[in-house]
Amino acid sequence: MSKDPRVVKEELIQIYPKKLRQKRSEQIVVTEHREDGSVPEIKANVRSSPGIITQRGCTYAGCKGVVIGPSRDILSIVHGPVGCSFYAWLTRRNQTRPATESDQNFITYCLTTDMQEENIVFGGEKKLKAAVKEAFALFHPKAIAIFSTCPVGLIGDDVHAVAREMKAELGINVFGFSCEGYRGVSQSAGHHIANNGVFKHIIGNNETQHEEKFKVNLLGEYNIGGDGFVLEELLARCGIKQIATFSGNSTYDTMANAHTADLNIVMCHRSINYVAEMMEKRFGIPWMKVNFIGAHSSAKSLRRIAEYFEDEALKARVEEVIAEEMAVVEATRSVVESRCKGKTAMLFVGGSRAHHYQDLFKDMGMKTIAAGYEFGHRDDYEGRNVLPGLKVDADSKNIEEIEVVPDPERYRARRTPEQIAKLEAMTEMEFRGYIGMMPEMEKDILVIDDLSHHETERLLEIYKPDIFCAGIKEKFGVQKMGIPCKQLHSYDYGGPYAGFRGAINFYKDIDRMVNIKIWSHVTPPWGQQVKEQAEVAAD
Ligand code: CFM
Repeated sequence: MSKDPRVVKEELIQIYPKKLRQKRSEQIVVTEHREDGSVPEIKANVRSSPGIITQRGCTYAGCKGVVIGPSRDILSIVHGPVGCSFYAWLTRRNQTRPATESDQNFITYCLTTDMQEENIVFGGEKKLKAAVKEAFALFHPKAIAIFSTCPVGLIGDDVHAVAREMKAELGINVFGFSCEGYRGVSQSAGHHIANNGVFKHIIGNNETQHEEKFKVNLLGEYNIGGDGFVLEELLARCGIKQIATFSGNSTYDTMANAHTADLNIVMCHRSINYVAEMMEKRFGIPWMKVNFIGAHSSAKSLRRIAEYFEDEALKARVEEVIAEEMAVVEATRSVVESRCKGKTAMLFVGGSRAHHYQDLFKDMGMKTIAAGYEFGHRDDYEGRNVLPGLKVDADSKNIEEIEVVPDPERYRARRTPEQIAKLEAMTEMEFRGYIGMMPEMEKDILVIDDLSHHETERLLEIYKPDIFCAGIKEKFGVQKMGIPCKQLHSYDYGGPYAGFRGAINFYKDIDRMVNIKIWSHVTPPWGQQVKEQAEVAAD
């Protein structure tokens, strides 16, 4: 079978009925390097077709699980049947570390209203109120967040009215999310709904002022496998004060205080760009995209932050830290590279990681031969410059767009438009920008949105990559084909992988996985069947 990506693309979709084939053909593109710098258009953020076996999750998962869940003193109550809470308990490795042993920590609790048939028929608001009161009496959290699951939207329980009533009665912040699983095409809709809630109900509620000179918020970092810990330490070593992280290792108070920072740095563009945009409009805080996945990318991101603050001492300190870290990284990287150079990887993860992790593989001399997002949007593939041309469809209309105006008292433009323009002209820095995944990839590589199970199997058979990166749903199917699968959602049991120290962990883990001989001894189930049939025929 030809490995030409254009031929493979046709091969992947030829099994589908005509209409689906047409749709998938727009969701699969081959990268090009065009003279005008543009990249091919990809269809993304559209509904998955029934029966296709998608990797995606739901809107509730994006809101509760991804954005709000990691905060350690906002108690989450899932309003819905108990099954919706199965994945709400310890399934995402967003770590947290209370400052002292007596600090509050609710991250591992999953409370649910456990709706029954009676509540579906007669309404569940009473039960929800009772649950909020019970949770408050038991734990006295800083805040309580209520998440709506599918039946809540169908029967019309008003979680927001309950939240308002409970807020008045209990005297703590209580807020609800209309994040029913069906509300958008994927968890991406849940990110947007969560961003709106964070902005409306949390940011700006804590006026603590900080004396430090360089104050940032880190957005879109969820502390999976301890990534956030590494970055907190790295920024602190450079002398950069991190006011809030959204939302790895965060507390209600830190997020409420985020408006006092002078710069927002964005790791995962997909899940949190809305907060960055809204904070700039209301408070005057510029945002820039960074990537701390990969040693070179981490160095570049630190330099950009230092450039922004235009402070010579900070720039010098950042260079010192980079030099120290790079020396340590290089010792492992060069050894690993000698064993991994030229090996191939495929990356199919939710959003940003399918882009970011290509940098780590590049550090090791490995080549990405196919990549895609489960739920990224066109801007995550092609760059934010496509945003003005994006059409609003029924699904995107479904999610509230908050109208944001400058805060009459607290708006303070941290940089003038002239300063921003000067910084952009002088450095590689771009504010409010994200270049997207495709422009940074080599040409003639398959980029596939919302990869299906059938396409996964064909891709593996045709290209036989040295490693496939995805999640738990894919892992064992992939490994039965004799190809190691690295979970890039949970990191399996590994990590941290962010920053310089994290890069070293990643190099070692991948080196082990791609160079171990065990995979060549795996006979896939269908291979076994063929062998048995041959034996029966011979008898
Ligand atoms: Fe952002 Fe994430 Fe990702 Fe994401 Fe996720 Fe995740 Fe992910 Mo799993 S916020 S888009 S919704 S980087 S949980 S920490 S690994 S799919 S690629």
